[in-house]
Amino acid sequence: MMDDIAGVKAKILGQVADAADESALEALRVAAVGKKGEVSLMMRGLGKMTPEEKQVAGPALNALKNEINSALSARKSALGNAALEERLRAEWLDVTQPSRPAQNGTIHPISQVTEEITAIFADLGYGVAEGPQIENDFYNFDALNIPPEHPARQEFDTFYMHRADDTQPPHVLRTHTSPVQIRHMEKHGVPCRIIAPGRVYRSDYDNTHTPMFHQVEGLAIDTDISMANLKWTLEEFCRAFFEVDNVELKFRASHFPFTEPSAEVDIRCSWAGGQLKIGEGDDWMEILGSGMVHPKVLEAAGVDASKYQGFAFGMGIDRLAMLKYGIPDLRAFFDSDLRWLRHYGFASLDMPNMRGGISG
Ligand code: 2U9
Repeated sequence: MMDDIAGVKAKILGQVADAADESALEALRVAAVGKKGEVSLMMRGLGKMTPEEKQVAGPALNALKNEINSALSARKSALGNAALEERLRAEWLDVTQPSRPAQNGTIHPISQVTEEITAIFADLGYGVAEGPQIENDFYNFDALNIPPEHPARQEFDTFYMHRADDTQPPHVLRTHTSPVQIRHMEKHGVPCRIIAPGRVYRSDYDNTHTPMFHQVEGLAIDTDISMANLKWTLEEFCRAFFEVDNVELKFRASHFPFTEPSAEVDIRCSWAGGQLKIGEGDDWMEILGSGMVHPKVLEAAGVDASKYQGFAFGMGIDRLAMLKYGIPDLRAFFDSDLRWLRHYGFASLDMPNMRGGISG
């Protein structure tokens, strides 16, 4: 009997040491110390032994069972450690490695220019406000001093959306980002200095118009703001955006329902040799619209117009991107042509800021 025990012990411990993985170990456990396992069957044989034999074989079999169990758990944790070591080795990353020079994606010029404008106005103390692209009549028109019978409603080529409940006022795709600024004043009050960049929609499509385009509007409201502050702000912006020291702006009287007085702003430029140069030459090019916010607009947003006033301006981001980066065709912006994107796109890690140079 004792010889049997020694033989079984040598055999099973050898198999445990050789087990390649946890499932092999489990099979060994069942075959050795499971209910019908080899050692369990030997223990059952104790009943047929004489008391003297039992005295020797009983403790020996118990010791065997314990030894097998501890060999199994030792092997199990060794296998677990080895698996962990292997994972650590396989999943190891050198986080100090520089990023790969070859980049597949590029930043779209519209995103780039939006970031540039945001960085310039952030430097002047402006925050960024956002709002819904699906608006209602009140925020897109009424609050901006464009009542239902106003001719400007037709000029906007608005996309109207049907509503399931047609007793409700219609939804519109916002025709400008101005509603964002109404909502901002309603929610946060004044004084405020914000820009609102984003997508806007007008039902218009030709060489110079796409039904979706991008605008950025600015709004500064306080108790002591004048047209002089507007002029300085826009000059400062143009200097930074076009990266020229001498910019010259011309304020031309105009009319918008939401500003009074209103001005369209032209910038001095030259087109000599078909190449645009900002700040020199004898040409003038319109780049934005602006004015002092109409008191009715302030009141519609819940602002006391006897105490507060301020300026607003708006410009087309797509057109600014075309001018700055020499992009000839507006519609190509939205074609998703990979060759175009590689040519006009920007490196994804060069974010514009006022220290590193605005266009990277
Ligand atoms: C509020 C009050 C007034 C924003 C303004 C313009 C003038 C303007 C055009 C430029 C090119 C639109 O994309 S474009 O066609 N915008 O001329 N926008 S003043 O006036 C506001 C905005 C918000 C509360």
